[in-house]
Amino acid sequence: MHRRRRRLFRPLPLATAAALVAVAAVAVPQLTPGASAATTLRGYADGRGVRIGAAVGDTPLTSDSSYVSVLDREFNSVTAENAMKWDALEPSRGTYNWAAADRLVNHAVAHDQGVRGHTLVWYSQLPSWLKNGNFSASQLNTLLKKHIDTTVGRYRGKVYAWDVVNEAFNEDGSMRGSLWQTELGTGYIANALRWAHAADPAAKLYINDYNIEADNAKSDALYALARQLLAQGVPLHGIGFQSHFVVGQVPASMKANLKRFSDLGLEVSVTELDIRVPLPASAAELARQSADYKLASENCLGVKRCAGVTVWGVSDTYSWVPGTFAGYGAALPYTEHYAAKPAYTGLSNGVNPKA
Ligand code: G2I
Repeated sequence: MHRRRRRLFRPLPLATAAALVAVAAVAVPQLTPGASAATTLRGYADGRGVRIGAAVGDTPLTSDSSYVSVLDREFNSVTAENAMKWDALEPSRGTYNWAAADRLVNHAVAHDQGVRGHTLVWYSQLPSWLKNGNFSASQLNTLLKKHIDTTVGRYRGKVYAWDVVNEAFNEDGSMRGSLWQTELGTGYIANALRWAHAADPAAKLYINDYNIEADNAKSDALYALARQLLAQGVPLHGIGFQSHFVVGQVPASMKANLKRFSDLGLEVSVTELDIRVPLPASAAELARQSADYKLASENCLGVKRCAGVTVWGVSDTYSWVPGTFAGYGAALPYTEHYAAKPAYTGLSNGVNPKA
């Protein structure tokens, strides 16, 4: 239950608002409480000053008008599902392809949505020229800085939060042996955060990972790193909890775990929520999934510094789940025909502070 009304984004006094019009082009989009229909996800989220987001693929954005109308009606935040990854942005060295990322950012601006940037430093989806380039540590450092300067700089003022570092840990809490970790050591994380902050001082900078929703070895290691970075004055502002769940398995310790990060003064966000069910999905499993959507979203929104919840897609049509987990699917709030599933109701009740 959420009886509290809490606004992270307070309406500005008129004079201040007028002064800001002059710099509107570089201002991070602000939420306007109560701006959209009250009974949509975004209406509830706007009302409490938080984000409700969806990961967006370029294909549905450019070809599926049913998808786009649900996206714009229900969500006040978008994340590029793939278009801002390094392999998409710089497929060959020095040759950039901004088209899909620009399309999403422009769409978001036109529909009063904020953008979460995803993702700057990851072990995966690296272009082959980079992965196979046999670069020295000093060359990799320079390439990483350039990638961050260029990408964050391009969207300065238009991305309210960046997943700067993605999936840096192994399950046992050791650092994942990525190209970055192996060649540059753990210091790449602080450097990446500092470079991103210099490129856009207003953007909230996140470390994002999966299987850190529970209190476990991986989240303990991240917690220790986060404390250390904050103690060193590194510009880390938030932790992204991806939350790719299996129905019935939202971790019991999730809310307490998010709270310990929030208690460090960090934002917490659910960044990639989906809840897969065994196929074909039975009515009982879909009902359980609905309860899980409510629980997972409340586990974040019930924590003091939760900035919002993003689902990893809109409808089951475009989800990554069936292609990755054989026998599972139906993980998102909408059917392939854009009917709201029980999961939608669960999510809506999780976001609506009065439900
Ligand atoms: O794997 C689920 C997510 C886990 N956390 C990080 C996220 O970035 C990740 O998203 C998924 C996308 O949903 C998939 O759509 O990341 C995958 C790998 O980047 C994405 O899949 C890739 C396919 O593997 C490629 O073959 C394809 O070219 O999508 C690419 C673009 O369609």
